[in-house]
Amino acid sequence: MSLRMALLALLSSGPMTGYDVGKQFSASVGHVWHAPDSQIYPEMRKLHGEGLLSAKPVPWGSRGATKTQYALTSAGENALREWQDQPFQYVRDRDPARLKAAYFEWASPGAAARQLRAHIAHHEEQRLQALRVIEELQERTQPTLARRLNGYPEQEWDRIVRFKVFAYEGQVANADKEIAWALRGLEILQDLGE
Ligand code: VNL
Repeated sequence: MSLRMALLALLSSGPMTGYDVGKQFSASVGHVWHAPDSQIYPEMRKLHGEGLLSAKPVPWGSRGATKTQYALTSAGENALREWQDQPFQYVRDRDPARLKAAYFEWASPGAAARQLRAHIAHHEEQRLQALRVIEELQERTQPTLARRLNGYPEQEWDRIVRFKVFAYEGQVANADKEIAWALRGLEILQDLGE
């Protein structure tokens, strides 16, 4: 469900070819809704089939070849607005780290601490990545965002950027929370003399 909304949101920045969808997805909305190309292309075809995207051939190269350019239709725009009217959707917890931590009594010596330290390193990297994206958004040079802003009057640019930055601030907060949790785990291990 959300992959289709991520794709419609991406296409709301302007028309693009299937190839550009793949490229721009991972450099923009894919940071908050990861999806592999193998899911993206079939979903694009479905969205086209349902009339939420239009598709037209555009010239490609000099030998009469074409590629498909996708654009949001007015039905696609309505779908984006309706989606924004719905409450957030939640999934029940399925956290591999929490699951494993709950049974650390089965870990061989050192294994629990090693994984907690790796958890910290992973989330430090995630945190940095989110901060880098925030910087990129604030510079307004990120290609998808730059194109999107181009379609709006300048007085709306701040608002559009602030919502996107807000999403990544959630990622920073999430990384901080995971780091604090893993540090607490290391404390517990130390307490237990491990
Ligand atoms: C956009 C550009 C979205 C860059 C992003 O993340 C991003 C956009 C949600 O304009 O759609 O990092």
